Amino acid sequence: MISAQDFCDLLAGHGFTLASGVPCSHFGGPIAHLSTQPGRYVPAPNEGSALAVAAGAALGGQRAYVMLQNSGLGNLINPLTSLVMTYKLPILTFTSLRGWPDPATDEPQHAVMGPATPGLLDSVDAPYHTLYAQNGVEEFSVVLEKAEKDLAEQRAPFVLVERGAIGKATAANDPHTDGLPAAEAIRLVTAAAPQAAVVATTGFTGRDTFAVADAPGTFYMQGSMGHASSIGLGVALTHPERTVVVLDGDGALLMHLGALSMIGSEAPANLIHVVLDNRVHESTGGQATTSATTSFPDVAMATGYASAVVCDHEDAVQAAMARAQAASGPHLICIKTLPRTGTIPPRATNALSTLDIRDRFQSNLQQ
Ligand SMILES: Cc1ncc(C[n+]2csc(CCOP(=O)(O)OP(=O)(O)O)c2C)c(N)n1
Repeated sequence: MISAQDFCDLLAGHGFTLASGVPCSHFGGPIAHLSTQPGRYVPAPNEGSALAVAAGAALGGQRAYVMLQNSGLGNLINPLTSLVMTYKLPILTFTSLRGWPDPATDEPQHAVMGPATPGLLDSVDAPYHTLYAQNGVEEFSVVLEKAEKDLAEQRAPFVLVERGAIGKATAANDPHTDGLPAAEAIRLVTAAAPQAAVVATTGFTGRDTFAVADAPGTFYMQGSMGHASSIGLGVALTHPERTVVVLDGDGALLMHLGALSMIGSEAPANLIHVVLDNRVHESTGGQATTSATTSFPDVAMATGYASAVVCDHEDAVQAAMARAQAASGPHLICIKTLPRTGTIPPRATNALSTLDIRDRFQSNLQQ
């Protein structure tokens, strides 16, 4: 294992002074380390944006690297092929290897992408090298030298990072004290709309929802980060008689913020879009999102939602849920939530297969 500091220092020694990315727990250490120094890490909403930031920095004359989870390769492939490879920009990208080498040891949403990651890069002729868990600084230096060769040939290399290859560091975010515990917010929302169909976003939100409010009418969206509200829209349009509640995260909402415009334009009267805003990607280790400088209610109102409010205590959540069910939507309810403490409950897929989740949700919608 290479320490987070050695990882960042070695890259800085090669002139890589700027980084961007979307967190994976594999990169929690470097992101926490870089975030202690202003201007070294740009938290991107999605992996394509991260690559484009690095591309802009390269155009501006600065070497930059990107860190992402391989689940985000889909978000990155367009700017990789049409921007970075087309304009031959010198970007170095680190991709974690979830679902690899054995997909059975990881969560089901990584089963396809894990084994497919090397082949996907092969298919677009992107060079890659692998950093294994047992590798130290010396092996990382060798990997970087290989990447330098690729860069000298005007190719944009990838480094595939096995779990445990890079050490951890503590995230240095401002601990905020306003808001509700996330599980309590989920309990309040679901109790206020017991007949609703619920779509729960990926990560800890789905786990909390499974623990405090499991129901056949809940779809646990593990993976497909950022798409819970779009799924909710599809359900709401096909079942206008049913209230649909989306439980979103701030990081996930930011990843595909354009969905708000689509929802505002389609204007489903039965959709309640709840955002649990803890200002961090808590599920991957608490790396900051950019939600502190974004007003979700203002964005929602500007894109055609019927109402949008912020809540930070129990009464406000209950009142907002009552109002949302009494009037035509779409409604946005942004609940300020606190960083979680204690043990995080197990995933829904520890008890239910993805097909169980699909089938019981579908049959619940038909009732
Ligand atoms: C496309 C993609 N990129 C990255 C990830 C890794 N990932 C899983 S959960 C998560 C954080 C989600 O943050 P947020 O929506 O704010 O919810 P929180 O974890 O704070 O509850 C991330 C980055 C992913 N699953 N998919």
